[in-house]
Amino acid sequence: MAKEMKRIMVTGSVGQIGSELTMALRKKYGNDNVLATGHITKPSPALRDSGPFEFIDVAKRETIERVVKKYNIDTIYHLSAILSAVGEENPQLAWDVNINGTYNILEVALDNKLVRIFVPSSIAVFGLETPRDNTPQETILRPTTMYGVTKVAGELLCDYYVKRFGLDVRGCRYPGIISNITLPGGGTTDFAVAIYFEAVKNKKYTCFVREDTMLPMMYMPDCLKAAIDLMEADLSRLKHHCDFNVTAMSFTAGELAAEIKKHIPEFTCEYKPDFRQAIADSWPNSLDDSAAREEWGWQPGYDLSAMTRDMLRVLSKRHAEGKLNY
Ligand code: AKB
Repeated sequence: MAKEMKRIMVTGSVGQIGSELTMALRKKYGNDNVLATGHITKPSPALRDSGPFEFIDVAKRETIERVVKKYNIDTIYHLSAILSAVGEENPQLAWDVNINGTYNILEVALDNKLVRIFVPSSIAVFGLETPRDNTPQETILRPTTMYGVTKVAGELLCDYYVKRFGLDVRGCRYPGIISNITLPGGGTTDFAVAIYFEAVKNKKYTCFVREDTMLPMMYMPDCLKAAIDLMEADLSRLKHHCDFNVTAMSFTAGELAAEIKKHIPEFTCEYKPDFRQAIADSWPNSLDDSAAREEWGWQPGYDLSAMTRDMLRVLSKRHAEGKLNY
């Protein structure tokens, strides 16, 4: 009989993806069955009041083990990570959280016989030598950022635990994630989130990458769907484990601004590239995610126009109620 996931822990649950994934998992598996964890930042009232919450430090193995035992955890969605821009400002911290944190999660999972682990990767695994258009599943991984280095090592480490120890670890390479609940913390693709908030609030935005910068992106509902669908996929169908390319759309910063302008005609965007431009320039324009489509039925639901309609609807409503705080 297939092993079942019943007691789930989410690391990084106060972050951009974690805050929404925790709520989605609680809805699906029951509030009490999903433990949210964080390091320093306090949980939002929604997260805190809907189910259990504990502080842990993924770089300290004993803090993970304590809550895994206390809550009888059998499944982990390991979302704590230092992203690309912050990782360039503090490479040592990125190594500690992303490498030691992932290693500790895998070791605790192995020792406590956990059923399944999700460890997301990123388009940051690619680099300047990688083909940029329709980037293949199997390709050159020579990133130029510490974040990318930790994500390549993380993919290899997770695959090692699958092959060497039979631990069921799964992960996908997320593109930039666009969402409207928790802001992303310190990534290069953050401009594609901030632009919506500024468009609604101030009708103008200064973008930190050039107008012609193209990147693969995804709206949060698809990001959650990717994590849950991959975790629920039949293991016997998976030829890959921890490195699936996944994408939903690709656009330039200028195309994104133009899409917003269709809804807010007075919106203006100027471009003042900073150090994040070089990071964006080292990442793909678009991804080939056919392995994810074939092996676990990956299928995104949102393109640029559907996402923009939804983002502006949600943010405009919140702004009208005086609740667009960020
Ligand atoms: C970042 O920009 O660092 C992240 C990512 C693409 O992994 N959003």
